[in-house]
Amino acid sequence: MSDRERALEHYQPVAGNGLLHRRLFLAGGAAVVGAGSLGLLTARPARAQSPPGLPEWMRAPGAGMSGYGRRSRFEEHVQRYVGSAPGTTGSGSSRTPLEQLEGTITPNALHFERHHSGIPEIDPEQHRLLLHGLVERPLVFSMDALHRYPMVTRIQFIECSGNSRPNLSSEPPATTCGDIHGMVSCSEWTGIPLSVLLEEAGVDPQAQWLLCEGADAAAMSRSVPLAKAMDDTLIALYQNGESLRPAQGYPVRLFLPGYEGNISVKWLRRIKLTREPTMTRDETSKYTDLLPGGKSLIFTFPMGVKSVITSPSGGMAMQGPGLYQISGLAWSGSGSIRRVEVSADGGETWAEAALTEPLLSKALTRFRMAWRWNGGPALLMSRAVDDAGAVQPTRAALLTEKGSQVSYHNHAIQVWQVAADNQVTNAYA
Ligand SMILES: Nc1nc2c(c(=O)[nH]1)N[C@H]1C(S)=C(S)[C@@H](COP(=O)(O)O)O[C@H]1N2
Ligand SMILES: [Mo]
Repeated sequence: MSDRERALEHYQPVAGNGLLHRRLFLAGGAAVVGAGSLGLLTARPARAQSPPGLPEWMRAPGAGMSGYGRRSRFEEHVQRYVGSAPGTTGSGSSRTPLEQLEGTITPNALHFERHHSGIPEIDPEQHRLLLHGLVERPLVFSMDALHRYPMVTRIQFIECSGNSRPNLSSEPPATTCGDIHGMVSCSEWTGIPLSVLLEEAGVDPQAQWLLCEGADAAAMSRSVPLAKAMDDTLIALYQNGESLRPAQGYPVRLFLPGYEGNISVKWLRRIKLTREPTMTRDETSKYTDLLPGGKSLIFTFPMGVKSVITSPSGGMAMQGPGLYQISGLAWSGSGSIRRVEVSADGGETWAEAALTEPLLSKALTRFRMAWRWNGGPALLMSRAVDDAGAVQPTRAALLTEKGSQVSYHNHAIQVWQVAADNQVTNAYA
């Protein structure tokens, strides 16, 4: 087979409206694309981009070193979407601009934030973590003491249970991927398994729950089941290799992999072992799902299997008909991603996307797909399946199951509408 024939083989459609086989992104595929000199197009943010000027930077020596780095000033437009509740200091959220990032790790400065009463400025010398309640030996840890425990490192996502709420409104908000879905971020977290500290304190056999309290002005508090605390819960100290950012809970936070973000208490100051959940304000007035029959679901912890195409996505402009790279993220609070399927015809037909390894448990997973856009209207969707076999639902199915009152845990399929005028917008199928 000639190079050209092999190149053409990669462009065989596998589903409706121009979806191509994922082998383009598997081993060897990229090399063949290069040989066939058929590059991939990428939809762009709608803002105008000017071409680079003359290379002034080659005429004089460049800038010097610095103690703490910063990004290129040409990348400064990449910003979180900040929304503070009026009249408050830092009560609200800022969302990760998912559509402006690639790979799976969220840079620390772009990690989403959700604060109930702003970011406390905590002096690590003065901060203490108290472990008490139904234990044999109550313990108080200084930060120095915590740093002497054996640590583990894991790559995992955190997602606010209020993420993607804009898409529960009756009309699709005309905004971007990050504005809608950016309350999810993924980092390499390093810290102490909570089980180590609990074993040192000696857990009373009557203890079934933990009350965990933060040192912010809201003293945000949640109840954690003992089984999760003994399983994979971390007392996190580091985020992507450096100390936690103040916004992420410096100097120490709780981190419960896969569970709704709210329970990962930041600025952690107190853990009390109890028989029953404490029924704190933060778990009764909020973070419960009111169902159609009037029942309320409480303590629904793992985040559902989910995916979203980050490019092309809302607010971007296509560059005319041609071969495009579709890129997106998938994740599940219950484990790893087994499969992501993509549709370009509003869910009529689906084809399997290429997943970027390693496929880590409770981490963001990047998927990619080749798509020949013919310039006509298209509806792009992605559907994730996790390793437990759970399938991401459509928005209509989610609303039927959870009812119109639902405002948390929206993991429904996102639809991006691609129009003949090159514009990409948020849509409901
Ligand atoms: N002490 C404290 N912990 C907190 C919060 C808070 O306001 N105070 N917000 C919670 C919520 S609702 C979420 S979604 C996550 C967000 O973590 P992040 O800001 O690091 O992204 O922290 C949780 N932990
Ligand atoms: Mo949250």
